[in-house]
Amino acid sequence: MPRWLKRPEGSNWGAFGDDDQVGRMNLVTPERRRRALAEAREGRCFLLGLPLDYPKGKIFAGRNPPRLEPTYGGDGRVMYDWTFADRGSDVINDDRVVMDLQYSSQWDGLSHYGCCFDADDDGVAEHVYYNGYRSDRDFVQPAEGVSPRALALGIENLARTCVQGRGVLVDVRRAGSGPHALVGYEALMAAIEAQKAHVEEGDLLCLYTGYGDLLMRDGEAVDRDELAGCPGLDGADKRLLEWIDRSGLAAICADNPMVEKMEGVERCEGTARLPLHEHCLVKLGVHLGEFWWFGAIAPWLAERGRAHFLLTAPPLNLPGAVGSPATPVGTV
Ligand code: UVW
Repeated sequence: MPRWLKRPEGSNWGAFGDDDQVGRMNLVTPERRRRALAEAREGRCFLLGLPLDYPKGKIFAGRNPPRLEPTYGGDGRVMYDWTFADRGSDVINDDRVVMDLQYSSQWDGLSHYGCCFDADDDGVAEHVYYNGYRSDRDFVQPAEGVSPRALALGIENLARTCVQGRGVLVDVRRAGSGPHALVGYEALMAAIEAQKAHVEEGDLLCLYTGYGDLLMRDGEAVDRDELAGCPGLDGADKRLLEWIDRSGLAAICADNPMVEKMEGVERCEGTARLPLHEHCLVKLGVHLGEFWWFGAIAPWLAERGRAHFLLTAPPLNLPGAVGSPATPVGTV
């Protein structure tokens, strides 16, 4: 049985193979990675992730900061300042963390976001994901005593690609318009051109909105209105979505919580509240990086008139997870 009979309009399902689970990461070929490596001219590197206990406080209800706890050794003792019972000279600490994987700097996996669509053409919409994978077949659903997990499109698939390619940094801090600072096609193209950035097939587009800088500067005291004034993409802008398709970019990473904004975006009843998520994660297999931080690399690149760098950002190789914390590195 084929996985789907009908695919959503504008989707590329099947283009990378019927069973593909990494989407446009397929476009980061060895040749394009060599081009990315050539951007690492100085050997200097920048951390592009927030400390994983940021944003302090909750931006998304339900996503909690990490809680560090000690591990217990086989002898029941807390493994902190732990020594062997026979008094070797060793002193050992082990710890564990309980956290929501998408609390801080993170990757949205292709299993994170789906849509209601009648892919088997039986007149009833089902919950489908990139390449026609389905909630009812390809996920373990939560139940009493059962933890949910993705049997397809889990984040381990992205980890296996290693996520190393050419990052293209575009400063959109002043590109937003209207009360919600939406960035549409025109504004993004203008920013790309002004910064002499080139977005080509297999590139990883990084959008610098300034949101991460506010989080890093003000921590718990951060002003929510100031955060709300930071720009984000306008997922309702059809030309923007078409460009994402046409450009061949492999991922979009931003220092804001969702890449796109929800406030002020025009939408029709019954359509996606997050149209850019639907376009990227469901239709094209373009991964989204969120809550990253460009406050150190952006001025360094801007001073030198550069926009491109080597980006290395593997997620956790955690089978079945739908997203992952990220500790991305930019090398220039
Ligand atoms: C949601 O989809 C709500 O969040 P994220 O921006 O992490 O994809």
